[in-house]
Amino acid sequence: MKFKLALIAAVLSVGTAAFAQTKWDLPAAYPASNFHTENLTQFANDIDKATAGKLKITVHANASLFKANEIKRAVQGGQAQLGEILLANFENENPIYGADGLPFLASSYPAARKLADAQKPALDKLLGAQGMKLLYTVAWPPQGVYANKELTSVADMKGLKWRAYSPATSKIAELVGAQPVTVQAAELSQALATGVVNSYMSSGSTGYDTKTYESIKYWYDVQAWLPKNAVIVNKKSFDALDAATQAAVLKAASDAELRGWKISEEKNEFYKKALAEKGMKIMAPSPKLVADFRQVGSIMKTDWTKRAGADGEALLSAYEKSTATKK
Ligand code: PCA
Repeated sequence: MKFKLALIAAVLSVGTAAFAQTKWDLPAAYPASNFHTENLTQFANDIDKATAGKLKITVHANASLFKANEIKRAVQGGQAQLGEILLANFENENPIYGADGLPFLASSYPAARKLADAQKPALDKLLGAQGMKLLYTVAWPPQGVYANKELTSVADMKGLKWRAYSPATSKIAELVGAQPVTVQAAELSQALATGVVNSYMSSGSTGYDTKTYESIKYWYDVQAWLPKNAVIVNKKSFDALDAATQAAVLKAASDAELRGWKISEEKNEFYKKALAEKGMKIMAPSPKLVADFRQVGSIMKTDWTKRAGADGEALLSAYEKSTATKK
């Protein structure tokens, strides 16, 4: 009997050696139908195809495996081999993560792309020191304000029950006298329906995903910043792959980055239209509201620069250099 079991085990292990399949879990925090998640699914499919099924990645959408704020630590600890995070969520750990959450530092797609390039060396260094590797980033569409009343200046935001998704979005609430409540996207529909929050700042994408139009009437297209999702991999898991599989992952990641940025920009228009069709008023912010937000942004940038030290300075100067108009 013992012998028989040993024989079966030996046969099985030969079987796996001939076709060594690796299975990875990819926790993500946004719904399966979100464009980031769809992009992740295609990324996983591309890798499956390129490796002839040797590396199988299962995408776990909507924070079903780990909560949004837990995904980074799960990848670091190897509970998940790779995952998708919102960089700005980790600003308290290191201000570098929050560079793309500063209002009006980069508020268009081309500017956000340049900021991503300027942020990358510091992110590589930070994540590398934590045993992880950055695979790709994709921007969310520009952030605007969801509210149930007309906003002519930030003074009108006083007392709002403000949903925050990051330290910076909490800080905005503090600066304008609103009450911040941190709620991640997966719980947002419920928080809106139960009245825990009545306002927030985000893209048309998240307003659409969470059916915000069922409880909120206005979206102010402030275009304040474009935060990024990042796909990160545990370095040990990556290093354990053979060279051809590693190359397939990197190629699929660079394709996903290009595709993701393009889809984000295209869908930005779609979301605004879709929200309007659902009855929301898509508002151009008044010059006063924009000026007020710019002031909030400038306070936050000063504070960020103080906290971010030499790496922050290098990031900002690389970014400013890349956006300086050439004459
Ligand atoms: N949607 C995410 C983050 C930024 C965005 O546009 C959210 O609101 O949680």
